[in-house]
Formats: sequence, structure tokens, C-alpha cells
Amino acid sequence: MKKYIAIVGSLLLAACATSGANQGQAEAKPTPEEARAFVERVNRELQQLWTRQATASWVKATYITEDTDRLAAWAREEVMAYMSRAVEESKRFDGLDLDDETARALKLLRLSQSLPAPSEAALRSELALVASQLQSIYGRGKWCGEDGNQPCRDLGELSETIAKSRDWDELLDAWVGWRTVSTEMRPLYERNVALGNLGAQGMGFANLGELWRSNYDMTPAEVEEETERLWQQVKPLYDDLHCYVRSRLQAIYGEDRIPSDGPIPAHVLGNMWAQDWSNLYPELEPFPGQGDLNVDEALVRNGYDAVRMTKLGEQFFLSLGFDPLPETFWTRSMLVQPRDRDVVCHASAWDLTGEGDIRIKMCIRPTEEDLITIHHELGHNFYYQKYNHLPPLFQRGAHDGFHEAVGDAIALSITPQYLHEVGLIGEPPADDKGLINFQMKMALQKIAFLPFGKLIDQWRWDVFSGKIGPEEYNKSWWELRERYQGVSAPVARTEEHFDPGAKYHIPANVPYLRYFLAHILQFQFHKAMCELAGYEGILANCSVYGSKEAGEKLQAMLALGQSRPWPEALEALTGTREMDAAPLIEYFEPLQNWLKEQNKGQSCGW
Ligand code: X8Z
Ligand code: ZN
Repeated sequence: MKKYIAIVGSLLLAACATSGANQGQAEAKPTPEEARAFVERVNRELQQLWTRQATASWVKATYITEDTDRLAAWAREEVMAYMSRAVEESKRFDGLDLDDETARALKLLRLSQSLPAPSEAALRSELALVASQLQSIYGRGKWCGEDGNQPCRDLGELSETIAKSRDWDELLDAWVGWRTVSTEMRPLYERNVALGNLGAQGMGFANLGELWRSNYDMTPAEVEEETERLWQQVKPLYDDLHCYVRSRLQAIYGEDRIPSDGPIPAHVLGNMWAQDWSNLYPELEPFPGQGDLNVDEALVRNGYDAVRMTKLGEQFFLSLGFDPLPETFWTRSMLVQPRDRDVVCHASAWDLTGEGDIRIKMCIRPTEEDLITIHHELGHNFYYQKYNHLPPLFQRGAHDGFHEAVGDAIALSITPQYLHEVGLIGEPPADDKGLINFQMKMALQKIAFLPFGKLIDQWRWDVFSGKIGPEEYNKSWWELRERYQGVSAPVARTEEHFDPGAKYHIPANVPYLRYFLAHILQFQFHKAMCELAGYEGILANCSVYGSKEAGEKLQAMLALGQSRPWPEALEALTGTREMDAAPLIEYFEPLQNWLKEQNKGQSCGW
């Protein structure tokens, strides 16, 4: 690292001296060979720097203290500084006629940080610390009651209340309580936005949102159009689901609390952010008693612990022909919440070295939700393994939505029949009633999520561009929640609060469009793999467990990493180059027909 600073320093110095001394003489034009050598060096140095950053970041996320905050911030600062310099240096090659691979690597270099820093050292360290602190506030967050006299509860415990309680006030207390944690983030977040924008400008983008939207092999404007197009494809299905759920909740909480023509209060949907409604399934089950989908109970009854649940997930990937996870995955991952310290429980997958030290960090509980999340996280890990042979700058998903979609696509194969075969539930009924029940559960996860997945970055793009100023952070947030999700704040919110910060990805600065795209893509992957597996029948009932044909094509797609534009990767598995919600619509067709019947005579919408 030190060596590299010296080299860059002398290069810059040399350039200044030359232009000063040889007025009028053109500087030697760099050659494509130099560009290639530059990329090779950056790849080598990045692997080392990223390993240091990931290591510090892992320790901090699994052991939050002021000290680990600082250590992680320093490591991040080092990477940020390197990146600013490398990008500056790479500008020499602008306009050169380069081979595809080198040109792509240079482009990705500017896009590889979701939070680039300003080049001024003081601002860079400020940003690194702000970013680290925002995450830690989230990770440490607890609610101990209005006067601090309730037993303190962390996000896991508060989420459990939101999932299980049907008591209006108890739900409200947990919902409001968690949002007291994010109020102190507001000034830090403002700095995060201002400094992140400066960093993005240094990389050649108008603001950070433009940088994020530039990583899809399309223009930022095309990304917005594409997202809107996909949303319009699925919105009718969301509207049908919303209508049905609202009327059923009305039966529980009364018409004065759940008005017939308005949005649904956000705290009664079974999830802290109202992004996944499947915890309401017992109340919303279309045909009560037709098929037993209670996996939570079965996991407990069968003595599943975190390791066994994770092994079950690994087994699915092995059945498709993937290589097993390395031994170190099992010894170094954090699978359960430690009892003696604060950690960031939000599930994540890690690749610490770019060459095999892969892990997950998760506070696993024996629930179906966590079993699915394990498959989601393992999807990231198996992706890492498949592209580890590539240079570090290409060790990414074809786009970030691909990375998020892999594990989810596999989890779509966790059908009632599959669950039965692994001994977790009884024989599923073969009739339509069983199918509609199962589809309802899936829709409460997948369809409920879609508008949420879209609006998070809708909000951030406008925040980064300055269209939404700090004085209306919360107001604009709730406008979007209402417009897209048809969900409202259950009590008045003000600009004292900072409700966006109550969602992990805002303080952690993780772009969110990826999850929206993943929710579309995973159905494309699923359909393609089912066809490869030779499956014929209702898409929702297909499980590709054991199909080497499906596994082979999936692995071929993953092995491309980000070395090629994403349509090529998509084509490798699905034969198409477009993102398309048609497979999702097809998957849910039986349920959508059923919902339309149920909603007859209702006034839908909000
Ligand atoms: O953050 C995640 C994963 C880690 S990449 C657990 N997800 C989003 C969320 O929790 O909000 C998965 C679904 C959406
Ligand atoms: Zn993920």
C-alpha cells in the first residue's frame, strides 16, 4: 500500500513538472498496454485493500464498540483514498481505444463504491466515521419504553412483537419504539448525503443517485424508466392483494381503525417496515385447515438449530451440482446472536478475501422466514464461489439485482411438496385449495414487497439530487409510502423523527433498487430452471431440487460475475436479454383469479 502511494505521488509530481517545463509540448499519450497494466495493478492492490476493509468491517459488525467503529472507519478511509487516487489516475486513459475487458474494468472502478469519498482528507475521514456510526446506531438500537422503565428490547424482539401480536397498542408501542432509535441519525445522515454527493462528483457523476443508477449497463434515465415499466407490470396484482388484505384486517381491527378506502396503518402488517406481510398468514389463510404450512412449529418440533437450518440450505445448492461451502464457512460465520455483546443482526453474506473466505452473519431463529433468508444469503455465497476466479473488479453480480435474486430463486423451489419430502410438513393437499393457500403465503412475501422495494431508492435518488431537502425528509418518506404501498403512519410523524433511518439499508448505505429487481428476476430464473429441469405444470409447484441441468446453466450465469453486460448473463440462463415480470404474473395467476373473485363488490384502492 505504502509503495503505491509513493508511485502515484511521483507520477503526479512528474506530470506537473513536465507540463510546467515543456510548455507547448504535447504529453505522451498513454497506450492501451499501459491501461491494461494499470487495471492489473489496481486489481491486485484492491484485493488486498478490500480484504483489510472487510476484515475490520466484519469484526465491527460482530462486536460493536467505539473502538471497532474507529478501526472499521480507518480501513474504509484507506480504500476511499485509494479509490479517489486510482480514479483520478485512470482519467489518463479516457478516450483511448481499449479492449472490452479493460474498458469495462475502468468503468467499474468508478462505480465500485456505493459511498465514494471527497478527495479532501478531512472530509474523507469525516465521511468514513459518519458511515460507521450510522450503522452502529442501528445495530445497537433498543427500546426501553417511554420512561426507560420497560425491559429493553432490540430489533429482533420488537420484530417478534410486530409479527405475533394482534393488540393494536402493543403493536404501536413496538413500532414507535423502534423509530426512536433513528431520530439521532438525522444530522449524520445529512452529512452522509452531502459528503457522498461530493465523492460521486469526484467520480464524474452529478450526485450519488446518478452513480448508483449508472451500474446497470444503461443510462440513469433508462434505469428509472425500466423500473417504472416493471412496476406497472406488477401493480395490478399488488392492488388486488392490498384490497383483500385490507378487508380482512378490517374484520380484526374494525372499520374505524382500518378505513375502507384508505391506506393500511403500517404497524398491523406483521413486519416492522410492512415490507413482508407473511406473518399475517394465519389470519388471512384463504381455506383454513387445507394443508399445513406451519413450518415454524415443525422446525422447533424437529429440533432444528441454526447450523442444521443452514446445512439444509447448503444441501439444496449441492443437489444442483455446486461445490460445498468451505470448512471455514462453518467455523467463521456468525449464525446465532451472541448474548454478551451488540452485533448487527441484519443478515448479510461476506466474501472477505475474494478467494474463498466466505461467511454469513445472521441471528438465526427457528422460523420459516429465517430458513428462507438463509437460502437468500447462501445464494450470495455460492455466487462468490463461482466468480472468485475473476479479477476483483469483476467479482460482482451481473448487476446487483442478480446477486439478490439467486438465493431467492432457489427458495422458490421450497414448495409444500419439497417441505414434505424433507420431513417438515405433512402431505400437501393436491387440490386448488391447498395451492391457493400456498400462493397466498408467497404473495404476502413477494407481492407485498414490490412497492416497498421500489420506493426506498425513489426517496434516496431525490434526496441525493436535492429534490428532497432535509426539512422534508420524513414528510416525503411518508408520501411515498402512502402512494406506492398504500400504507400510512399509524400516528402523526414530524421532522423531529427520521423514519427512513429505521430501515437498515438507509444508515448502512446499501442501494435498494437491487431488491426490487431481484423480486422480478427471481421468477425469471425460477421459470427458466424449471424448464431446464423438464418440469411441466403449475409454475408455483415446481421445485428444481436435484436438477443438474438447471444447476449447470445457473452456474454458467454466475461464473460471468460482472465481466459482461448483464443481458448476456441473463441470456445464459433464461435465453432472454430483458427483465420481465411475466413469469411472476404467471406464477401468481391462480391466486390473482381468486383474489379478483374475493374483491368483487369491494371498493379497492386508497
Ligand atoms: O437485506 C436483505 C438481505 C440481505 S442482502 C437479508 N433483504 C432486504 C431487506 O431485508 O430489506 C432481503 C430482502 C430485502
Ligand atoms: Zn441479499
